[in-house]
Amino acid sequence: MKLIGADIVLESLKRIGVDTIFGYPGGVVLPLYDRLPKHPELRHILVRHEQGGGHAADGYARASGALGVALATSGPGATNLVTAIQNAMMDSIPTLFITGNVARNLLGKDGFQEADATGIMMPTVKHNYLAMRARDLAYSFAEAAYIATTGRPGPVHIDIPKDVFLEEAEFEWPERISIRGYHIPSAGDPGLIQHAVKLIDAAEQPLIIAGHGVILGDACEELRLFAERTGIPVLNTLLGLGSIPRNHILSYGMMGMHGSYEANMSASNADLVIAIGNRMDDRAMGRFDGFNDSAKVIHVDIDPSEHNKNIPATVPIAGDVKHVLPQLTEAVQQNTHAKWIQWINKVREEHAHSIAVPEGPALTVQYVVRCISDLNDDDVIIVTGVGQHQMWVAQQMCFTRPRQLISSGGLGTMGFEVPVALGAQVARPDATVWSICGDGGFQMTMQELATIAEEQLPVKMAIINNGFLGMVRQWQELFYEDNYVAVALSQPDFVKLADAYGIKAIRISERDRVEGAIEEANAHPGPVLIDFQVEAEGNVWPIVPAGAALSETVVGPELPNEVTT
Ligand SMILES: Cc1ncc(C[n+]2csc(CCOP(=O)(O)OP(=O)(O)O)c2C)c(N)n1
Repeated sequence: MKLIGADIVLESLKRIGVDTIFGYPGGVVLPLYDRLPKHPELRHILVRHEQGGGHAADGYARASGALGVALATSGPGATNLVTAIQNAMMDSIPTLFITGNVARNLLGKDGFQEADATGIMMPTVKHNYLAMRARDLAYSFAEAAYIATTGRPGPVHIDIPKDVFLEEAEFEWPERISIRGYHIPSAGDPGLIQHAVKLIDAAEQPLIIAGHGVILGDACEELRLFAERTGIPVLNTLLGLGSIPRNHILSYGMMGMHGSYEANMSASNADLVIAIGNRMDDRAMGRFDGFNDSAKVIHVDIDPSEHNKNIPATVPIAGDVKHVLPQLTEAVQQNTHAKWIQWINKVREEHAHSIAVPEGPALTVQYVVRCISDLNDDDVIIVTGVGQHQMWVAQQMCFTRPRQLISSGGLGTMGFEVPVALGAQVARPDATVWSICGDGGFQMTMQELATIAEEQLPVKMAIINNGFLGMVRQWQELFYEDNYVAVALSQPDFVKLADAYGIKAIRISERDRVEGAIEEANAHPGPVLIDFQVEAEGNVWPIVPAGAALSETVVGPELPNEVTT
């Protein structure tokens, strides 16, 4: 069957299983838009900025596990996608980014709206293509989807010159994809598994660090079974939250820069660390050379390039967590580690104050996010921005299932909160989606309120309005002697702003009105924005100052003198 390139692209998307495209048109992609009405199975959502479209695709993928797709025009359309692509790259999100480019005879001529999108994207993607012939399109799309969704997932980019959309070619959908050198590890090497089992059986103070890979690899049940058989406590990285229910007896929550004191102390005192599906990044592990150097380390990851990158592994296992965890569970001895767990529980009790929701009349962020957690059921999806509110969400909310928390972990992208919530709601129309927004981050991508209103997506947005770029202000207070520079934030009237978009809005400045407002938002069938006017200068504790080790976690306002950035 002969088709023009535009139809090949759209037909290919359907074959891949795509149902939604978050896009923004422009000259070179007009041939594609021209054919879109002929493919009604594909829902196109017109975002208000390409970054928003890229993040929405990311949110769609995180909420559903399916491939998220964003489309943009050449030049500025393509460059506006870069933040969203790098964000998806750092958090391993299966996404497909399609851009148009100038016609083939104009490539390299610096014509209107030409950018070397392939060159710009190359270091930010798992793989990319410049599609120079219509007859290559179907295979490229099939291969792109395969690469984005298999092994360690990630973003793939396809750049298509305008005239390729118009060129005719035979549409041939490949039966199978085979890529030389693209090897996806599955089960772990039996010798390494045996070695790991010996270490696990011999350990007296073992610890599991479960990361995002457990969720991406659909291995949460396998994690629970392994933890329960071995009696090993589980810590999470930020993006690993939800891989084990937070109310499970072996769950000890988040470790790292704003992890709990007991999490960071147990990581510092463990004699065996079993890292599963995480990158051992600095925000979670603290200063690498200060990390517990007496512990043995088993590191399970589907991407062997993560092994020995940050923390040396005694046993690096390249494999799919879904296969490796049962291999370990079948071979290890049953245990309870009662003494070790007692020790951790005691540390937790003694430092409970450091992470408790503050009492008193002030409207604190901790109180707001705890209420949102308590007043929603397990099906809620929580999206965050980046900053103080993000860390309080991680500390205070009870995540009970995978894909419940959606946050920008690796890149730490402010502006993530609104468009990602939009994408998550499109993927999960039945779920209640709450976006916990910083007043700074919200203002970076708030143009997507128009998309939310137009599509009548019932997203609930809680603006945590402290009048500051809170996390930066906290650092200036703690590490730069209260020298507040460029952190006080003037804002529009958020209630009037929402009203202008036709979105229901509520303003809350008293603690005793928080619950009622959340219930009102939950009951409202459409989108809602709540402007929570919280205390201005709360600080997130505990903290591991930049450059410090986890063992140097500081629980409260008295910072040791030698701490600097
Ligand atoms: C795009 C982007 N620019 C700058 C930063 C640096 N940064 C990290 S947190 C933060 C402040 C965030 O303020 P807000 O969104 O109001 O959240 P809060 O910390 O007050 O909860 C800034 C500026 C960032 N993470 N992302």
